Amino acid sequence: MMITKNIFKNDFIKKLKTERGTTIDEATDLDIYYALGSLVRDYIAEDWVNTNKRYIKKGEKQVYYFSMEFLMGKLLVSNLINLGIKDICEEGLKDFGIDLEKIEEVEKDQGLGNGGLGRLAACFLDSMASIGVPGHGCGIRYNYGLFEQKIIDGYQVEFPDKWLQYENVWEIRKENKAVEVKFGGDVRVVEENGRLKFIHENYESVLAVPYDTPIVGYKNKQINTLRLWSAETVKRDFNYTCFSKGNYLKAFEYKNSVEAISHVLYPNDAYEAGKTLRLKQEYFLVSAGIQSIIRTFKKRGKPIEDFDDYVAIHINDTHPALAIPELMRILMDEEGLGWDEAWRITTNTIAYTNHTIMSEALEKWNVDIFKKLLPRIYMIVHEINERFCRELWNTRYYGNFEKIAEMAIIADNQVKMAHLAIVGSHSVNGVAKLHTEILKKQELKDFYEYYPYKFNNKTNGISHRRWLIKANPELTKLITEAIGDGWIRVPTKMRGLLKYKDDPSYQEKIYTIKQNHKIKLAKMIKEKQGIDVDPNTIFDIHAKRIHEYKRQLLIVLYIMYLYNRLKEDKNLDIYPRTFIFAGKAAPAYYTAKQIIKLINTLAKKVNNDKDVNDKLKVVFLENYGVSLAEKLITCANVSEQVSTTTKEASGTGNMKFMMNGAITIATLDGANIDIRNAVGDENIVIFGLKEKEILKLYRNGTYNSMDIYNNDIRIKTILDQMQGKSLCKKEGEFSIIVDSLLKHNDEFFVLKDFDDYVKAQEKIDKLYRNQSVWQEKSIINIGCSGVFSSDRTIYEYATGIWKVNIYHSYYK
Ligand code: 26V
Repeated sequence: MMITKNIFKNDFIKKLKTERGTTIDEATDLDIYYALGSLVRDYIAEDWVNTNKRYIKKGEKQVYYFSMEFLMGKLLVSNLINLGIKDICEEGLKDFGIDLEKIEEVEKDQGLGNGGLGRLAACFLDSMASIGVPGHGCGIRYNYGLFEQKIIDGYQVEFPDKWLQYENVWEIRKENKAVEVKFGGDVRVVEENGRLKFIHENYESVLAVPYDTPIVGYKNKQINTLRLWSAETVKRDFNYTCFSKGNYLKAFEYKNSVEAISHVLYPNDAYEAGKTLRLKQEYFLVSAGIQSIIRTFKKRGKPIEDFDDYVAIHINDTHPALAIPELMRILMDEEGLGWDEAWRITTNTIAYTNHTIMSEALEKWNVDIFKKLLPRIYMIVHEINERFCRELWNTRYYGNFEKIAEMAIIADNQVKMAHLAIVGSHSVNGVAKLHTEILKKQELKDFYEYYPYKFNNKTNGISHRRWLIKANPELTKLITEAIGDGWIRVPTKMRGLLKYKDDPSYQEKIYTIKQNHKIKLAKMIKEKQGIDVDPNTIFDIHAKRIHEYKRQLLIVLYIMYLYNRLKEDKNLDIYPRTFIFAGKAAPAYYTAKQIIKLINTLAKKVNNDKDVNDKLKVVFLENYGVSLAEKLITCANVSEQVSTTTKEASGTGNMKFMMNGAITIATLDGANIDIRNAVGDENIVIFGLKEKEILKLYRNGTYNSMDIYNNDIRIKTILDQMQGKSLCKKEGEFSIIVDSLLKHNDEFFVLKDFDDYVKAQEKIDKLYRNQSVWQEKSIINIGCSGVFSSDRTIYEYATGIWKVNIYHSYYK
C-alpha cells in the first residue's frame, strides 16, 4: 500500500477516535503516541504476515539469534524510517500542530540489556531484516529492564525500570504458541524396545508465553520477528494441585517462583555470580526458544534429520549455551534420534560468539546447582563431556591428563559454559581482529589448536539506520546531498564523501551541524543540571558502562591535572573543553560506583570555580541508555575510547561516534584498531601501551605503580588530593580508588598510560585550533565509517557462518 500524507492524516484521525476515543484537539501526547504506534503497527501487519508466509512457502533456512539481552531502545521513529514514511508522518503531524520529536519522548526505551552485547543484538536484528536475512531474535520479556539510574548527592541510585507500566504497542501476545518448560524433579531411566527412555518426573512446570515484535527491514517489505518469552504459571497446576489440597500459601509461592524467572534483567555486564535464578532464566529462554523452533520446523513437513539444513541458531555469548544440550534432548528424547545423529545436527546448527576475555565474566555453574535444577540436561552435558574427553585422549592427548582436565566441560565441580559452547557448535567467533587473535593465541588456545577450523572473526558493526539516519537526520541529509542516497543501502559508498574533505563550504556545513547538536545538548544540560556549558568548547565524551578496564579514571586524572595547571596559571593556553561522562555501574560494583561519585565530586568543584570556568567544565549525565546515546553521539568532537589494551573485545560506541564525525582518542584495543586502519593514522589519536607490552607486563609482573607515584609529581599531587580533604570533605571517600591504583598495583595501567594520554590530549588541543584540518579529519571519519555498518557484519555472518539466502543484499 502506498501511503500518502492525506491517507496518513485520515488514518491517524480515525485511530485517535477508535483507539483513544478522542480528537486532535483533545488528545494528550500519550494519546497521540498510542494512536500513532497502533497505526504504524497496522501498516506493518500485512508485510509481516506475508514475510512469514514466504519463509514457509520457500522453505528456506531460518536464523534464530538467541540472546539474554536485546537493547532495542525506542521503536516508533526507527519503524517509520524503515517503512519509508517518516517524512510523510512528520509533515502530516505538523499540519495538526504536532511535533514528532516531542511525541517520541513519550515512548519508553526498551532497555532489556546491559550495554554492548545487548545493543549489538538489536543492531543485528535491524540489519538482518534490512539486508534480507530470514533471521529472528529470541529472548526474555523481562518485566523490568536495566535499572533507571539517578544521581543523588553525586552517588548512583538505582530505581526499577517500569517499561511495561503502560501498554507496549509493538508486541503481540501469542498465547496459543505457549510452551511448557520443566525444572527440577527426577529422571527415571527405563528400557523400551532395546532403547533407553528417559522419563522426567516430579518437575516444576513453567509456562513460557511468547510476545512477538515486528522487526521492520529498510524499505523492503521484509518483517522479521523478535520473540520474547514471559514466564507464567501453568493454570492447571496453580488452580488445582495446590488449591485443592487447601495449600493456599504454597500456591502463591509457586506463582512467585515462576514469575521471578522473567521478572528482571541481571544488571551485571562482566561479572558472573553463579545465581540459580540466572541459570533458570538461561534454560527458560533456551527451552522455550528451541521448542518453538522445532514446532515451526515440523509444520514444514521436512524430516527431522534435515533440521540443520533449515535452521541456524546463533548464541550471543555463552548465556544461551544450554541450547546445545536442549536441542540434543529434544532430538533424542522426543524425536527418537540416536546420539550420533543428534550430535551431528546440533553442532551443525549452533554457532557461538565470544564477547569478552575478562575471566570474571566467564560463566561456570556449580555442578550440584545445575544437576538439581536441570537433571536431564545435566545428564546430557555429562555425556557430552565424557565423549569429548575420550576423544581427546584417543586422538591427540593420549596420557595427557593435565591437558584434558584443562579442556574438559565439567571439572572442579563446575560446568564450564564456554567449553560447552565451543565443543557443541561449528563456529566460534570473536568480535574484532585483535580479540579473535587473543582468543586463538591465549584464552582459547587449546581449543583453537584442536578445532582451528571453527575459529573466525566477525568484526562488530552498528546499524547506520539508527545511529546515523535516525540519530542525525541533518548529517544524513548533508551526506545525501553530496553523494546521493546509494550509501543508505551500501554504506561503504560513504567513501564518496572523501572528495569533499577539503572543500571549505562542505567543512563549514559539517561544523554547523555538529554545533547545532552541541547547542541543543547544552540547553538540555542547563535545564537538567543548571550547568552552563559553552557549545564553543571541545565536547569530549566518554559514554559507556562504568568499569575499571574502560578507564573513566584516566580521564578523571587528566581533568584534575588540567585543573591544577589552570589554578597555577589562569592564563594557561588550553583550548576550552567540556568533559561529558555517562554510564551505569553494576549495582554491586562498589569501585565503579565510587568512580561515579568521584566524577560528580570533581564536576562540582570544577564547575563552581571561577578561576577555571571559561576553560574547563565537567558533566555527568544520568541514566545512559539507547535514547541518551542517540543524543550524545552527534555532539562529540572527541570520542574517548581509552580501555586498557586487550580488555575491550570490540566496543561499538567507538563506531557510533566516528560515524557522526568525532575524532577518536584511543588505545590500540578492540575495534579501535580497525577504525585506525580504516581512517589512517593521521585521522585518529592513538596512545598507550600496545598489546605486546601489556601482555609482557602482565606476564613478568615488573610493573610497579608506586614508582610512577613517587616519580611523577603530577600524579602524586592528584592522588594526594583525591585522598585528602581538598576534593571531598568526607575523608577516605575515594580510598578504594587510590588503593586500586597504588596498593593493588594499578591492574589496568591507568598510571602507566597517563603521560602518553596527556600528550595525546595535547595533540587534540592543537588539532582543534586548526578548524579546517579538524573538519577534514571529521569528514574522513564519517566517510570511512560505512564498513562499520552492521549490514556488513551480518553479511559476513550470513555467508560465512549461517549459509543462508540473502534477499535484498547489495553487498553481493
Ligand atoms: C556477562 C554476564 C555475566 C553473568 C551475569 C550477566 C552478564 C551479562 C553480560 C555479560 C557479557 C559481558 C560481555 C560483553 O558485554 N561484552 C561486550 O560485547 C560487545 C559486543 O560484542 C563488545 O563491543 C564489547 O567490547 C564487550 O565488552
